[in-house]
Amino acid sequence: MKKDTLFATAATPDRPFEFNQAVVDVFADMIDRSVPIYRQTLEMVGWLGNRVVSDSTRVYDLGCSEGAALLAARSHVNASNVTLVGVDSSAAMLASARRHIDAAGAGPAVELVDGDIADVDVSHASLVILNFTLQFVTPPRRDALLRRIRDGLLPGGALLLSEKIHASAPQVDAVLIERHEDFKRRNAYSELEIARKRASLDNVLIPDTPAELAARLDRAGFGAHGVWLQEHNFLSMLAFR
Ligand code: GEK
Repeated sequence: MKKDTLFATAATPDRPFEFNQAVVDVFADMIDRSVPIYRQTLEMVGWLGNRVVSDSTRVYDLGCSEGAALLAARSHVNASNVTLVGVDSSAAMLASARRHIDAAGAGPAVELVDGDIADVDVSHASLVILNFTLQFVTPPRRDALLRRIRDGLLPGGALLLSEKIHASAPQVDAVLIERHEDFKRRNAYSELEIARKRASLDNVLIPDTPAELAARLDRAGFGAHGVWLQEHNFLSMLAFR
């Protein structure tokens, strides 16, 4: 795994964050060292792949990056005739996902779609994964996407929604941010790297509050939803149709 040093030197120009080849090259290390609950969310995806995915249904991973969640689900699916669909708007990510899937060997079919998750069709789904991707969709488009996911899920089907969040109370938000930055320091990111990554994500990653996420799921018509995991300003929810 190549170490993420993208923001380590002032030589790299400051610009808005993009999921380009340079990011793909270090992505596994970057997400592991930056997102406190990432590993647990993949473990939960595996559990859901086993418990929620039923025969002749689809599993969608929207914003699939290199396919880590797709592969976590795929390796736990016991149901038959299941198709997994991964969608991402970064061609470099999808090329890497294809390599990982091919290397994983036999298992349920995986289709990879190059596209915007805000436009994607979802149908006959038993599981939909939005693992740290809704945060990159512009806020006015989020409700419609969640409604489309809800409508494309079969009764009893599940959505795993993981997001970076912000707290509505500024005093609490400041603590969450500081605790997350401590997490990054412990993972050997420097002050410069932390500050430059923060600046590059400004207006690219736009976090909701937990209450906003819950209200979005209500408006989308999910019958039941709740938080199953939170650490600092990262949270993961489950929602059922
Ligand atoms: C994982 N889920 O490993 N349409 C399609 N893809 C998008 C869009 C969009 N509108 N916006 C962003 N992306 C993964 C991790 S990373 C999270 C997800 C992070 C894609 C983008 O190209 C990238 O691959 C992914 O969403 C976000 O479980 O880097 O913080």
